[in-house]
Amino acid sequence: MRESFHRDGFVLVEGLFDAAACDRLQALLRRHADADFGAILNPDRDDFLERQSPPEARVHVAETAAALRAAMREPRMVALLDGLWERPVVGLMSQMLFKEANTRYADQAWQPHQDNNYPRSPNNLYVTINLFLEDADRENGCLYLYPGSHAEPLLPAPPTVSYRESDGRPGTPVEVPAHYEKRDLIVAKGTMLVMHGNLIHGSYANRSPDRSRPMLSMSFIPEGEPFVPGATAQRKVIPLREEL
Ligand SMILES: O=C(O)CCC(=O)C(=O)O
Ligand SMILES: [Fe+2]
Repeated sequence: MRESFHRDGFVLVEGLFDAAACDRLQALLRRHADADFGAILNPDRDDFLERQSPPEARVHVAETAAALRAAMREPRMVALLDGLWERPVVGLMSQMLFKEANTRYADQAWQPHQDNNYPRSPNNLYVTINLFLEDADRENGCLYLYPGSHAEPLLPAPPTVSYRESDGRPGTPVEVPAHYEKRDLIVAKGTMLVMHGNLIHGSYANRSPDRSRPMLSMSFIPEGEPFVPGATAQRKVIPLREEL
């Protein structure tokens, strides 16, 4: 697990969130979606979720945010993250991306980017976990990635709107060095992609008439490492263990 993460820049983990857990998270979150199924930033925080919820969903904010925070603190997932650099990690942010079939965000095809472009961990220790809440393939807008490209430093990338953008082209695009090979990430519901923050990846638009591609993204960094909070995401240290 740890070896393949360090070799390839990512690892796929199954069995931590079963189908029932995925369905529950999805059902809780769908209540807060707007008509376009725009992304929901930091659904584990009451204030963020409240601002992004339609009025009739505001009564559910506390329940949904608590469930999402519990997902970020899932003990086996946290133990796995702690093991990557043998340092305890903290959470920084979360995001729900629905890629709902037949909505304007179904077209959301992410340009090749490095997630660490946003928090800019100087020691390249930022990690993202993407939990697929349904099967994902080329048709419904799966991710693709370039194995090994986490060895790159942060590459130059123009600032790009990546939250509820208007053009369907989010992701601060980098030029992919020629020697990396693109790989489509076809995954089953419940699969977790554990991804090094410098790994170059993007995604396809959802062209399916009836299959959405919901994905819950959660980000982490070893405790004590610096990061850029960001005006939109407002990353902050989220403790993941019981405080004594
Ligand atoms: O939702 C997608 O298709 C990709 C999302 C992504 O890479 C990101 O949020 O950084
Ligand atoms: Fe990304």
